Amino acid sequence: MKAIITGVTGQDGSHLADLLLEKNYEVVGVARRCSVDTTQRIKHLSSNNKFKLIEGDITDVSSVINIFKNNDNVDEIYNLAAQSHVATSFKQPALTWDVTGRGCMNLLQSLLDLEMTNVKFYQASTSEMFGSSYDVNEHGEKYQNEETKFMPNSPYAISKCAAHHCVRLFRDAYDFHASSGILFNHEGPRRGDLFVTQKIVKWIAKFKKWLSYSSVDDFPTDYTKDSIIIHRESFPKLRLGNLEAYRDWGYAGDFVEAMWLMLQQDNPEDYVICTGDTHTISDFLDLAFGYIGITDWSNFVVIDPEFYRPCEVEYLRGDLSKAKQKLGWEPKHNFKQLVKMMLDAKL
Ligand code: NAP
Ligand code: F7E
Repeated sequence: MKAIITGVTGQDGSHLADLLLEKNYEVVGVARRCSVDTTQRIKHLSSNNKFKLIEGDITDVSSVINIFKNNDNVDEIYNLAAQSHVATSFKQPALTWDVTGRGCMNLLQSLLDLEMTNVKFYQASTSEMFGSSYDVNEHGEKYQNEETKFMPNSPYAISKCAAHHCVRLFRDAYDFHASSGILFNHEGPRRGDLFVTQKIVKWIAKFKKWLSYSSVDDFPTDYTKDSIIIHRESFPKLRLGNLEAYRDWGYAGDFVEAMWLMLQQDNPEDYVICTGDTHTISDFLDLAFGYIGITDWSNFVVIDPEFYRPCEVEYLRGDLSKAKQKLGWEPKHNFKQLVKMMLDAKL
């Protein structure tokens, strides 16, 4: 089997490449050209002769066509490429649209034009598409599943909705085996630094290190790595936005298996992938700070309006029933294990 992964340098792309290589696939990863090295998450694959990294950008149709022409024996395509940061999408809406929305259409239309309609296609859809929408079950609990209507609350979510509908259209109009995974938040040690979970654990790990210096004289003045400049006398506080939003957080390593399972089904369909559990950012802080022995973190965290969004997604909790029943998929890690795994990796 041969697969193409767009967004292979990202969190999910790297986990999916690992999974497919374990399954003995030949994997072609697409990475865009950048002035710095972006292959940190896939460094361990550089000597694997079943893995090939090629240059490409999904906003450029000729680039996409060349990728497909050079790999016309491919069995599966996983489109994970996106401008995936919601807050950034408010600041760069057109770029987000080009990559996250139009990029998906470029891939599908190129497959059609090249008559590669037998290739199975996976699209990385998202719980952000639900935005402020939810349903309520018989116990009065809010949830989202495949039937919940979309009410997107950001340029990112709107772009993902467009891509999601493109996938449905190509499935209905041209008989593509194309499926969208509506994935709820998933994290892990490979998560990008700007997402709230990684931002929190990264800060805590640095803080723990700072605490470990026995006197200020032991403290290295040149410890200015990454974005945080550490002063001898004090440690800069953790600056966050809205702590009351609810997220259904799972582990990325578990979720990529669901992507693969969707393409192994006889019929293409869309699936919600989640844990079914939900927590606030405050809950995450409780667990993460608790892990280094701090029960009251209020003195260490500053609420900064800079990290509030023009429009928030307040409540996400997925209903896993369809994936469980049809794919036989369930997450292997819970919230507590996820927080511990991320902290252990940083510490
Ligand atoms: P990520 O870490 O931000 O990775 C995004 C990938 O897309 C990176 O490899 C990035 O390359 C690549 N990319 C960006 N613009 C591109 C372009 N024009 N052409 C080609 N590649 C481009 O995101 P992730 O967390 O792994 O998520 C994977 C996918 O799932 C994304 O589509 C995301 O929107 C979606 N999703 C994520 C979650 C989640 O909780 N993680 C939930 C639902 C859906 P660089 O390395 O060069 O930046
Ligand atoms: O924010 C709040 C923020 O940026 C989570 C992407 O993978 O999952 C991700 O999108 C929550 C939001 O993820 C900060 O307001 C508070 O309520 O970690 P996040 P996200 O926006 O949920 C979905 C499913 C995707 O598809 C996306 O691609 O945390 N929050 N303070 C903060 N968020 C950030 N980033 N930084 C803060 O300082």
